[in-house]
Amino acid sequence: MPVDFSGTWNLVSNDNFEGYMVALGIDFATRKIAKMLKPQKVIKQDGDMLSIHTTSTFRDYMLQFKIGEEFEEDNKGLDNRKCKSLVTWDNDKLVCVQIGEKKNRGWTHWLEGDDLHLELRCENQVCKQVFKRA
Ligand code: 1AG
Repeated sequence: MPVDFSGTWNLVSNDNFEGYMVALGIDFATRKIAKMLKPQKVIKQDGDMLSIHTTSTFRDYMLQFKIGEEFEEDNKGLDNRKCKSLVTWDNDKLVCVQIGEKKNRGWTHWLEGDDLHLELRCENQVCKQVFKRA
């Protein structure tokens, strides 16, 4: 039985989001707003199909994909750069590689206790987010 990430999750900590946004080239004004946000994730996992809806008072981001199948990602409302993305299992972790203009771009989701963890990577920057069930 694979891990089930389904649920509604609220951000409780956000380490080095600033560095991650700088690496993505997000402008100063947008970064000031973005780092005040407490986004919520609504995750639906159905077999190999996942949808991850990240919502906030400023912008929303919706991602739907099949594990193991490469897809086009537009990062709309984030940095707007297109990537070829692929999500796979690494044991109980979901690992996404985002191939595009930015080197070393991707993220990893995993569960730890009853918390959802997310590491966001871009170039030499790592942002670490933790979410709790709503
Ligand atoms: C993601 O999570 C990222 C989802 O793919 C959004 C999280 C961080 C924002 C990313 C880059 C910053 C760019 C612009 C800042 C402007 C607005 C911030 C809005 C934040 C809420 C949408 C991985 C996975 C699947 O959960 O998406």
